[in-house]
Amino acid sequence: MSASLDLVDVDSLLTEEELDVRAAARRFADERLRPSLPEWFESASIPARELAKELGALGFLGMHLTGYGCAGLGPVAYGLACLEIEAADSGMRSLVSVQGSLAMYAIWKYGSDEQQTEWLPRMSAGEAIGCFGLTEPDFGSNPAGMRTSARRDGDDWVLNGSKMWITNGSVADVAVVWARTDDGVRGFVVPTSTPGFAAPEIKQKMSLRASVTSELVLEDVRLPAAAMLPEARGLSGPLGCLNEARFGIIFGALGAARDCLETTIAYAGERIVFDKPLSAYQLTQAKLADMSVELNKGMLLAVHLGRLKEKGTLRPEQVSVGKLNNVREAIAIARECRTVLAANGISGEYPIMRHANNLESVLTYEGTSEVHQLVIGQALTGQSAFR
Ligand code: TGC
Ligand code: FAD
Repeated sequence: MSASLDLVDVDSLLTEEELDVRAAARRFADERLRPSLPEWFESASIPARELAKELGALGFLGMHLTGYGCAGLGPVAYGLACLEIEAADSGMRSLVSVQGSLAMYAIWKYGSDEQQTEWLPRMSAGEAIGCFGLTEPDFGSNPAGMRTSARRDGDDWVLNGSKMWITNGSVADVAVVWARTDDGVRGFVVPTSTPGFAAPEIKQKMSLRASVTSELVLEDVRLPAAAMLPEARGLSGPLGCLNEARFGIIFGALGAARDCLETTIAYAGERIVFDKPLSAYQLTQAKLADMSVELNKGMLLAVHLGRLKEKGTLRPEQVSVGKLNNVREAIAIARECRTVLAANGISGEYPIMRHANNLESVLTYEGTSEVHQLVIGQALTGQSAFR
């Protein structure tokens, strides 16, 4: 956060290394991403390959993983990088999360030595892009219902089905695909050049336009026995990856909120209404105060959860508390900031409407707010209300 927005001195909780990582991510976001985002969002196209290589060169891909060229940094450093990248655009953070926390993490955590050696060095360098296919057209919140299947044919696996809303799908070199087998849900490492695999891009998105989102179509995709992730069994495999990506979002969403708030404070100082700067009115100050209080509380929560993750004690329902609260508050901040800029708030000249629209996706992906409420409800009551 800029010094003035850091009302409760969250910075004092951060190490020198974490502050350095944050500074590097902020520089990249300011110099490389921010100037191009209005155009990328408007045209709904991004130079994904170039960006992946640049992010890889800076160590931002799989930065919380160890070995294979990964930076091996702590969770708070990773979260702060997500925050700074999302302050530019949630779609940019999605590129980083899906690569590092979903596709790479799945291979890093559950893969064979051969899968790890084949993919992770190239993925951490950004030379190979990954995607993560869990959601299906009819099964989003409830992945247990998935229909995509993998059946044995001799030593091979044959995959059939489709996945929907898959970030990076059309630009990916490798897809981690979750499928139903006779032995429950298993994960597969699918080179996207395999015959029968296609990834048409989803068009007409009004949110997360600076991100590639795709359908994955699998028609008799034949893979060798070695394509299965050996260490992931059942739904806990993909759900374990989601914990990682959700953690990045706890920090990331606050980046979008901070960018909205900084823009709004600057705007309110310059905009004259009824002969005075907008920032000199009590109603405006009440809005700014309430929003900055939520931003600071969100940061404290994020850093606290990061410290729990560092110790290895972070539980899934605690991740749900962070994702539910910080994304919900971030979108509330973006919408409130929009009211301060009024008509200018809807213009692409300012980042606010872009962030607000993006945060609609962030509210939905990686578990909707309702799913996280139910995870917390289950932890509180011991009763599962999903079904
Ligand atoms: P349930 O019976 O509770 O659990 C099945 C097995 O999974 C284990 N488990 C977990 N393991 C690790 N982490 C978690 N968070 C876990 N939650 C559950 C559980 O212990 C059990 O293990 P075992 O060994 O006994 O089999 O599962 P359920 O079918 O009742 O579902 C629970 C629910 C609804 C919470 C889960 O399905 C869920 O989280 N649904 C939301 C789906 C979701 O978030 N999809 C996201 C797709 S990826 C994405 O959106 C990327 S967006 C791009 C970007 O990040 O930028
Ligand atoms: P549904 O599951 O159909 O839910 C509809 C509504 O019902 C929601 O409000 C939901 O909260 C509510 N609901 C569901 N269950 C319950 C219940 N038990 N009780 C009460 N209410 C309930 N997925 C991937 O696998 N990989 C990706 O890379 C990926 N990237 C994405 C990128 C974008 C831009 C978007 C928008 C989505 C992406 N997703 C990805 C998919 C995302 O994870 C799903 O959209 C999400 O899990 C919700 O699923 P759904 O959209 O099918 O909603």
